Amino acid sequence: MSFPKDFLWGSATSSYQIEGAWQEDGKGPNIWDVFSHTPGKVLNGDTGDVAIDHYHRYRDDVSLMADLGLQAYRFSFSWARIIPDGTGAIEKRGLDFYDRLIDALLEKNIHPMATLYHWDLPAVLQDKGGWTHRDSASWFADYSAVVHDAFSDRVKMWATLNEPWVSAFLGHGIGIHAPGIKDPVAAFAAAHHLLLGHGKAVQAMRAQSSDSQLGIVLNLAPVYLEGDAPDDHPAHTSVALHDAILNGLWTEPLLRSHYPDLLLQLGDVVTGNIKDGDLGIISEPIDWMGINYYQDIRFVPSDVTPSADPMNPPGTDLPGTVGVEPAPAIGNVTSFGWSTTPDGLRALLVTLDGEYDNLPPIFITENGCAYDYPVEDGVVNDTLRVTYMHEHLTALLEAIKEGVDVRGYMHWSLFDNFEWAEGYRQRFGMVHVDFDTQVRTPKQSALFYARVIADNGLPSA
Ligand code: IFM
Repeated sequence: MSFPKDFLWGSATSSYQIEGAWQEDGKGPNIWDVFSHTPGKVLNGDTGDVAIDHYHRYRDDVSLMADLGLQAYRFSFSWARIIPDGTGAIEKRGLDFYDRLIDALLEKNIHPMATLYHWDLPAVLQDKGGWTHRDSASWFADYSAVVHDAFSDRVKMWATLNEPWVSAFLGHGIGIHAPGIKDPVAAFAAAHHLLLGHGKAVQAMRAQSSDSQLGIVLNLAPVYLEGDAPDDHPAHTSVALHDAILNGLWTEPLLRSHYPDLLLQLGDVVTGNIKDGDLGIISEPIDWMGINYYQDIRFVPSDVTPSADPMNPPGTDLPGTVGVEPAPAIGNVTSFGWSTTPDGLRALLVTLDGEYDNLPPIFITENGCAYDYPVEDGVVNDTLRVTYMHEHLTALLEAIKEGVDVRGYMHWSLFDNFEWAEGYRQRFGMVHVDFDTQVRTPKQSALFYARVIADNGLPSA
């Protein structure tokens, strides 16, 4: 049950979810500040104003990471903390915070693994159209160059974007995330500009240093149709579209320099954004790919009207939503209602490896689950999270044994934190956080994970 030598073990967070200090040291507002302050957008009116106050407690948090034996820490930079207006003037106090954080990590021999964008676009840029504006790609590349220039002496692993599918489709397609737009045209425009921004950022950072390991983080998953549907039922096309939007929309342009044919068949909504040369920029070679995996995506066929066309859904619905509904959750269903399907991780990795000759080395950059367990006598006995970790790490090991080049695993998340539209209700942390007192208590899963790291392997079940 051992992992390869030099396998990198760590944990992940993101700026808006943990930092707080939303108006401190010159930070500008970002789209999540705006969204969470808009009544009705986030459960219980929760915001990231304070979050888990990592901005002030980072030093203790890094000590806790060291106590657990973490070898790497995946965090993201807050764009609006560094460039409050999104473009132009740099806020030195923002850079200084990350400077202190990175030094604190290195003092404890923890590799900083940086993400440049984890969904917190400066609000000023949203006012100009955000990711639906073609210039967003250049705004992002310029910002990336500023941050990379400041820290590439000490940070070697860089991801451009975290889960661009979420930014594009939850932020612009169904609108449950910032900036809260529900419009398929905006969603596909955002998707293309995010990809273009990634490619331009890679080019800009590569020009600054050939030493940096540059990558992107995608949330990918196998997509299945379960149950019986006649051959002419739209569920088949819908599931293929869902798969193309979740997976192929990202892997195909990045690794094959083209969009999936099925998506091109949607016409102008997709093709209208693509200009000559874009795909060459998007497919700029990368050194690694991050994969965030939580669960398989499973649908069952639903009743449809005879005229229902999955390629042209009614109103502002997204392609791929006609004639299907989510299948009931399976496994140790999480507090979020998500399934646990560990073999999906193995299947995903083996499929990608078979599909792409040029698949770069993989890091699992997120994997985790939300369960709520109380602190009792200083102990949080989160048995289902331990089970989740054990099952997913077993599946990962199987994929590695089947030949997939996986170099590391970052558990999501280190701390309980702000879970976007769900506010503080969903607790993904290995470390419990009392959101009133900010007291941190490592859960049993953290202690289990510390053992896995120390042994570079799993205890037998
Ligand atoms: O909390 C998020 C994270 O920001 C991105 N990936 C999924 C996690 C759980 O929903």
